[in-house]
Amino acid sequence: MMSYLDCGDRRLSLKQPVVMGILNVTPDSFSDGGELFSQDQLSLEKATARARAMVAEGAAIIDVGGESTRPGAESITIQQELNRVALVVERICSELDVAVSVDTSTPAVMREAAALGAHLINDVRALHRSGALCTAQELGLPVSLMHMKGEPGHMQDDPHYEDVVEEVIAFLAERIRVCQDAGIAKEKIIIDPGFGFGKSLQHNLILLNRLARLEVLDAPILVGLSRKSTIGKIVGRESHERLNGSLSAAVLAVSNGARIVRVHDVRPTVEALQVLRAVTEENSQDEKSE
Ligand code: 9MG
Repeated sequence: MMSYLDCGDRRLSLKQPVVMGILNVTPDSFSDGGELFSQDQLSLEKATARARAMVAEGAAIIDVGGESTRPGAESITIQQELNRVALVVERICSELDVAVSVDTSTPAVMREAAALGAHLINDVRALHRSGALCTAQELGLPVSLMHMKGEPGHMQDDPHYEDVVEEVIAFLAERIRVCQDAGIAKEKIIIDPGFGFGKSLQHNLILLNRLARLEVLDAPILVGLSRKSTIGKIVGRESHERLNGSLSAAVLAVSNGARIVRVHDVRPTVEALQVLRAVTEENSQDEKSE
């Protein structure tokens, strides 16, 4: 597997795991919805300031999303999604030294974001929407393919698997094959098991425990667990009180092979991963001297 991603005019090193900071430009995301809105209007200033702060805290990627995937979220038109995402992507790309990913399943949004400078596509629907596959191929940007069982509205209605890890791997292997057949280079593909997307608490725990199995697919692994209900169910906390649990999950994910962690709380995650790195490097020094 390559230790970097070529993202248009940037090269993103994955030699060390990196933090992707979440910038939800939606009024209704599950944990931070509406934070960047003033009187129902998205504030470009607030969004840019939030991105700037995440970059200062050590985010290597800012993930800009305009459509909530929370179960029960209102569906929006392509124009609404474009209105939310375009100016923010343009502003961050021109003002900040960071890779920008666009969290979208909509081909028109992928195109517009790429034209404005976006570096990656983060698609929770793994390029299933009509036109998404050829758009991603034409744009030539790295793309994150996520596993989801069902659609956001109903995905948490009693999800069932015989073997969640093997089924996620089979799904991602098939999407990689479809992407390659469409002309997307393997080096451009990131994979994501989709924590919380059509999975029970137990499914998420099994996946986190056995995340390293996904290395068989030979692609960088992206993981998003930050503030999710899996953490809430374990620690019994509301979404804004899930920092400690989210940090444990990020450290476990990276220990088990994740190269990109998608989080709300950038600085604490960067520091938690610094501790993990120090311990891991000390271990390998130890092994060399034995
Ligand atoms: C947009 N979004 C929400 N949760 C996510 C996750 O777990 N992974 C990725 N790639 N995107 C996510």
